Amino acid sequence: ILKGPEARRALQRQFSEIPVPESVLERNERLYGERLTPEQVVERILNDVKARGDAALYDWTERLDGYRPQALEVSAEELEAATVAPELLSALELAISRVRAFYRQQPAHGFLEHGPDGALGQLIRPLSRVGVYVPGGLAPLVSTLIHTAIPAQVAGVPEIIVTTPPDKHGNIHPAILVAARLIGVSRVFRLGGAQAIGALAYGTDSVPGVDKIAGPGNLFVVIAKRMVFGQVGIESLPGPTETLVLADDSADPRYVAADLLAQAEHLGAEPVLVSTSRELLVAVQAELNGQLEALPEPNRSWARDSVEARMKIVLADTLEEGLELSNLYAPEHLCLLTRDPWALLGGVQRAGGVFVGESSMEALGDYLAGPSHVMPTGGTARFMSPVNVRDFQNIISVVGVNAATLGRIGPAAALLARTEGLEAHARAIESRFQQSGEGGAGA
Ligand code: HSO
Ligand code: ZN
Repeated sequence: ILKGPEARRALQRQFSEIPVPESVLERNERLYGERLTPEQVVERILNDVKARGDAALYDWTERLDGYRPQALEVSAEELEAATVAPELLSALELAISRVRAFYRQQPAHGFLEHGPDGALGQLIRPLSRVGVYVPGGLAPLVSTLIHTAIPAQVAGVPEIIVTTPPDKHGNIHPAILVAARLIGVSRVFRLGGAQAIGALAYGTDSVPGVDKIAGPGNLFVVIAKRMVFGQVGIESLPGPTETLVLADDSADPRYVAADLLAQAEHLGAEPVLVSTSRELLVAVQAELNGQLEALPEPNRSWARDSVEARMKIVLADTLEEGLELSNLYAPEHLCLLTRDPWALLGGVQRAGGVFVGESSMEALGDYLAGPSHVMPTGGTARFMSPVNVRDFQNIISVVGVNAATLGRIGPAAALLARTEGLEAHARAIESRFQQSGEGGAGA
């Protein structure tokens, strides 16, 4: 149990290089005959996709995923034919409609008002084509498709391209295909890893290049997104997930433990518990052990690894101190399990999402509360936001100054231009005064 300065040190982000597990280096040695770093591997893959297009996609998929796809794109017939049980279909429909309703509320309008000075403003336009990466390896994250594609769609993006790694037989989970169909996404590609990011960034004969790539992925996907940034936009670099539960003595230890374990079962997750009650901390630890034992495999091992390797437990003197620690840590998820959780909201400065009270567990947010579950991880909530409509739009500045206003503000602009030594700028501004014969109209 950490306290005071020690807790502060433990929650202060390090931003060190992402540690490369020995297993990754060993695998690379097997695959390439050298202990390449993930960066070196990703660079090779991206360069190859840039140079050889589709041929590189087939080769890397065979080499890394163990099968050679017949076709990269899921055909219209396959998409049409995918089915899931009726209850799952309704659950998908509910998730889609709640996420859509949430993003329709996000204000996303520009402004442009004509007044005596002319008009200045902002136009807001959707991006033309967006790529959504849906993780598929260990868990086919159908919810991630919904939580990324819907904000893009609400933003008005006309073309959404999905890539997702299939299983080793080349199959994509039917729920992902059904969700794509329900959302109205018609192009899905059997592609994962860095090669998928390369395909979306550079475009190949089969995969259209996009303007922006969104969505979480494994280490290789995240590195690839970082490397293609500039060629295309990326919405963020979602890494391993974290949840900070802030609880007081009123919290039920069973719920606290359940919420921590829900996140802990994501690979590499970091669960953090901050409480003002030592009794609660002790009770939660006992609960965690019991609930861990009761989990089926492989989830138990995943969750146990997160708890044993990375969990942090902090005793705070007051809820204010707890909040301060949370703001310092800037968690992806902040869960408030206190007597009066709404009272704390005003003090929340840095977090991807805040989950207020016992019926708003983070796991619900992962599926269908409304807001996207793609949230800033690794402390990036200090400067990043969850995936939202604005990620899929750009702003165009509109400058529409009229002649009278030019007469008033132009001379100052020309003076600034000459101060910068940019004579042609000054003359471009002044040329209009000469045309109208007079420089100082309205001054
Ligand atoms: N909690 C994860 C997202 C997720 N959980 C998807 C379940 N499915 C990252 O915030
Ligand atoms: Zn989750």
